[in-house]
Amino acid sequence: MLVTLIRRYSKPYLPYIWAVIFFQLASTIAALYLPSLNAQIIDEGVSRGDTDYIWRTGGVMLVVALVQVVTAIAGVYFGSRAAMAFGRDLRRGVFRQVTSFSAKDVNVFGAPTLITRGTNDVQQVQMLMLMGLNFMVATPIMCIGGIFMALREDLNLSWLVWVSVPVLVVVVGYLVVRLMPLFRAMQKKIDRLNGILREQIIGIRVVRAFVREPHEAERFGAANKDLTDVSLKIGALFVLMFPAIGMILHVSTAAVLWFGGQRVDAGEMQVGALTAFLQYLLQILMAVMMGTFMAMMIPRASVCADRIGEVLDVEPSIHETLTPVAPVEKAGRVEFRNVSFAYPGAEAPVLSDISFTAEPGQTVAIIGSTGAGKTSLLALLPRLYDAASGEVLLDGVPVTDLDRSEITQRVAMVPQRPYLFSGTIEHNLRFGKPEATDEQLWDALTVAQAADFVREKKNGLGSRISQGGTNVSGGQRQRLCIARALVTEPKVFLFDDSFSALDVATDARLRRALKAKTADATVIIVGQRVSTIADADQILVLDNGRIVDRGTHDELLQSSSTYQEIVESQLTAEAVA
Ligand code: DCP
Ligand code: MG
Repeated sequence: MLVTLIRRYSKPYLPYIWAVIFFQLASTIAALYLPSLNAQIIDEGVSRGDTDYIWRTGGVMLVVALVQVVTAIAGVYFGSRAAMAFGRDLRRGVFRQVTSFSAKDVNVFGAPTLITRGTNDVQQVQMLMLMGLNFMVATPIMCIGGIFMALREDLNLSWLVWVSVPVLVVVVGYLVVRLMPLFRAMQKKIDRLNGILREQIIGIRVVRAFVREPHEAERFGAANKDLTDVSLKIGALFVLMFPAIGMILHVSTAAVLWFGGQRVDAGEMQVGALTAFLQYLLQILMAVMMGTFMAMMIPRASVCADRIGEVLDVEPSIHETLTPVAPVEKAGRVEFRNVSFAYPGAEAPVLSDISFTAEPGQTVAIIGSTGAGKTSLLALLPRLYDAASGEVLLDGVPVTDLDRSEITQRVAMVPQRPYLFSGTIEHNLRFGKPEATDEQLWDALTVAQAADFVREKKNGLGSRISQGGTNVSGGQRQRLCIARALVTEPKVFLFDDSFSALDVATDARLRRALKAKTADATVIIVGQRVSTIADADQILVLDNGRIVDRGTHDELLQSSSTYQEIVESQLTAEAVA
């Protein structure tokens, strides 16, 4: 998966990558050339007292050093650009994919992991890409070139290379192998800590209400301690890592000086060659170290790449039709024909054999006990889910054959759990229709009985709404969501229990204003209160996913025992209250 992702998403940046390869090649070769020039100055120039030679070679050395610096900078520049652009595109890919998910697809993963995959996991792969571009080319060349150059300086000391490199590989490799599982464990512990924290923040009121703070603090403390323990283990290994590497470097240096010094003494080797050999050995060891670090990043990034790939590979379960049918009329007629539906993974259907028609200008109400399937029924029209069998038709065309925009233009839904986005009231109201005028917004607010409280706010339409709309009351949020639906002037309104948080008087006023506003529209109302739905043209009584009775309020009072029960229970409740 890692390779596939990198191949797919780095394609547009191939020119950058070629530039990186070119510049790194140049800078590595220059870096390899420098110690040998240095040796020449010492051995040819200084020993013979040839000032001219020193100046000339020194000049060359200066130029080579300049080339090395400039090309190294250029390499890192292009490498960073390519890696960051790669990460951006990958993130965008994940985001686009997730926005095309249906409610079902999101449920398969869960929101938190989708967030982690779109951010942290992408970052890990991006990091590998960055390190890879910066070191992948330089490291092997440095290593092999370094060995070659070192041997050129002195063959007799070559055994020092053959000893120190494997020792370094073994030591660093051992530490990396010990570190890997710890890193993986750490990732999991971070996930867990995030999960607990998220849950506690969201559920803070419940935690307070049930005085569960000590218990929750304990739960968090345990996860926190877990993470600390792993981090400490990692820290302990790192504490070992740097002295161990330093030790190998210093022992190698001492060995080169010791054995090389003897050869210099014996006149078998020149001082310049000795220093050059030492520099090459250090370059080689550095390269080996970088290579090992790189190798360590690959497994981690590849786990992340797999997780990203899982998201990207999902075939969105709601397919857009490739041959959309253009409806002849756009009146907003809704029809359900023998519709059945089950949630993915559930054995029993939530809806069975639902048939009804809602004509433009009509109000159809759905009533039924909690869990009866009312919300699920509404979700089928805007295609949040698709029916398992039967047909959902909009103006005579199955919704599966309609272009998505055809549906969203004509159907507006006020969800049971009203949701507002962070931003201003204005920005939320214009969500479905950005070009709406202020007048239209106020009009919608007036109908939704929300104009008064918006007007009372200091900034009016410009007042801030926090994420989810948590800084307004439940009833205010509901009314703003109703206004948001009104602004789009749809042909079909779906109200899912949208009046539940309103007091009876506001509810009645709102519905009266709505009636005038939505005279030509098809309205489907899910309601719990009989008073909310009593004046509907048709009432469907839903029980266990089936329509058990249908008719007007008066008809149902006569014929439906389920409806009578509901009415009675509410009358008793009112009497008690
Ligand atoms: N259900 C499910 N998966 C979901 C949503 C619901 O399995 N993502 C199940 C739980 C219920 C059934 O479907 O048993 C019907 O759920 P609805 O939300 O459609 O029920 P209502 O809207 O009628 O209930 P309420 O009045 O509480 O809103
Ligand atoms: Mg519901």
